[in-house]
Amino acid sequence: MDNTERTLIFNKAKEFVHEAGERIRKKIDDPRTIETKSNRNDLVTEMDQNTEKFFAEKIKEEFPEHLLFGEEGFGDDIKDLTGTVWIVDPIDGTMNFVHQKRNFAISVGIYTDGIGEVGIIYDVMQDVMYTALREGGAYKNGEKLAELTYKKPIEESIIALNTTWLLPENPHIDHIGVGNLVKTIRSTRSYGSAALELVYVAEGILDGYLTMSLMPWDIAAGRIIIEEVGGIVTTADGLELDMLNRTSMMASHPQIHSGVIEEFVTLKK
Ligand code: 2AM
Ligand code: CA
Ligand code: CA
Ligand code: CA
Repeated sequence: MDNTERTLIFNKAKEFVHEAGERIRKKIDDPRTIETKSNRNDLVTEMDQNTEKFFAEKIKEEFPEHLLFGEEGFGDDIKDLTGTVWIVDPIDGTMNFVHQKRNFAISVGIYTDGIGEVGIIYDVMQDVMYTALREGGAYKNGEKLAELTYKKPIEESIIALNTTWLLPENPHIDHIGVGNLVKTIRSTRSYGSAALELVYVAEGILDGYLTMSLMPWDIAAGRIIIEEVGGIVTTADGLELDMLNRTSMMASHPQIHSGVIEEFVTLKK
């Protein structure tokens, strides 16, 4: 993809995201129909679906040759990342959207032949947009984010993780190791929106985000934004991320990444 084409796509994508955010804000206090998906806490609303449909229509209109890989199933049937694929989570943090009416984001990552070119994460209620272009740096409302080059010992780190991973019965990770991690670091946080947790790592207000189960649309934009400030994003056992399937993830400041994985994370096979 040449730079002119990429800039055009980037500008259109920002426009779509702003418009989608505006539609959500206008209807934030409307009565909600809430359905459940895989379990009783896996929520979805008509707003998640309508927002993804909005992206599907906009992309088809402006870029008919591009494909959409989205959470709610209004996109294309994606088997690989050949061509230009928009990986979209229309509302990341649906539970926050429903219960708090804040702390949710729109996440759009645009990949060409598997390479992340554009990342946009929009905190809708705060009207804060995080953006990145590959090899072009990362920005928060147009202001460049600093590189993660400062010293960061594990003991002084704040790491986002879901408390589920501390329960002995969780099927993914040795809970004693995660417990030791919690005791070693400065503190934990849990915001309920993977996209926001990723931009907080990029911004340096979190030092890491460890999770056992995410989908490509949770990660697609955030990984580009973090990589642009020198952060590291891998699976929770340090391998290259799979952008087509469910995956674990460790995203962090470069100085704590391998230490956390090697000292505290043992995945259950
Ligand atoms: P969502 O709100 O778009 O569904 C909450 O800790 C984070 O996990 C959110 O980013 C949420 O995205 C995501 N999430 C919720 N249910 C999930 C599931 N079944 N699989 C993977 N990620 C999920
Ligand atoms: Ca969901
Ligand atoms: Ca999500
Ligand atoms: Ca979602």
